[in-house]
Amino acid sequence: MFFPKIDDNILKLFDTYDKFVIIGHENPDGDCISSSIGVSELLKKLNKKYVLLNAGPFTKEKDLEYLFKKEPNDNEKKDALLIVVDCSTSARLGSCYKYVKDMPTLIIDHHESGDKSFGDYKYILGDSPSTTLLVLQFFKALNVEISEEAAKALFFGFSTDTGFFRFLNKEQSHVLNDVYLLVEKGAVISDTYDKMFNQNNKEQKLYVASLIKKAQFINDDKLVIVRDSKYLLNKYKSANRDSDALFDQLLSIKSVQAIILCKYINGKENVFSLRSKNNSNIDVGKIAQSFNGGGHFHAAGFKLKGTEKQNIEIVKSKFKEYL
Ligand SMILES: [Mn+2]
Repeated sequence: MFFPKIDDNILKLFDTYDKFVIIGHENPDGDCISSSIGVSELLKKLNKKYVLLNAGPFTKEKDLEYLFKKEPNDNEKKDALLIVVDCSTSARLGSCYKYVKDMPTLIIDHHESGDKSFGDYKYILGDSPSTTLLVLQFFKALNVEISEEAAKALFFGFSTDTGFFRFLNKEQSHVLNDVYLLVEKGAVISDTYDKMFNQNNKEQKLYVASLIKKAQFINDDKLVIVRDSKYLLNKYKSANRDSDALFDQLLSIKSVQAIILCKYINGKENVFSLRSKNNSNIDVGKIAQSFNGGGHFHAAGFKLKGTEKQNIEIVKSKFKEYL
């Protein structure tokens, strides 16, 4: 079976505990938000109490932000189990970590690169294309009816983390059985596509266009370096720095193998997002790890202190062994 059996000790937690705190990583993406909501739907069906936490900021799925708190109260934490989704690195819980660090913790995640010492119980499978599919395994193992709400959320997380099926590899094709189950339970493929790709405002397109116009193509156009700036951020305030659209555009160029996106923060440090083409052998996850960041083979990120010019040179040189 593609998804390993969930340990009985872990399943028992849903019997033992009556209260739960659900949390995902800061700067939540579609998979993180949907996994959190998926777990909350599971707990609802089990008649358990729960609270959803996230440090934010919400740049995606802003309409769901109201479901999440930034800080739990003492009563919500007392005798509760913490469930961490889509994250196995305590630092990535951001400002929320301090409130939950002493709680008994179950981690449900598909990042293998996390802290070994974080979490008391773990269901981690790096091969799973999304965390939402791991959450689905809990519905199945606990025999919980998958509500339409849950199916939609779990399918959405799968869709965003796979770039709408595009990043699924051959070994992962088994998961289509699970995806089928979600569609059967009410997830709508065309609505999900629309929600993912057809919600841009004009500003977002103009922001991406400005970034592409300034992009630097090196190594026979195999590597692209893109920088945003204070100026662009001010000019396109409502663009929300949607980098997925940028990556899609650039990766559609035949010669391009990888992208370095250097994001402006405050002039003293930068956030880097790295991408490599699906069929490329450039492991950007490994590169990000060397800067204490994290991610996957083809998508990863990290923060770097220093001036932008120096930072870009340092990151560029890490790509040399691949190009
Ligand atoms: Mn994920």
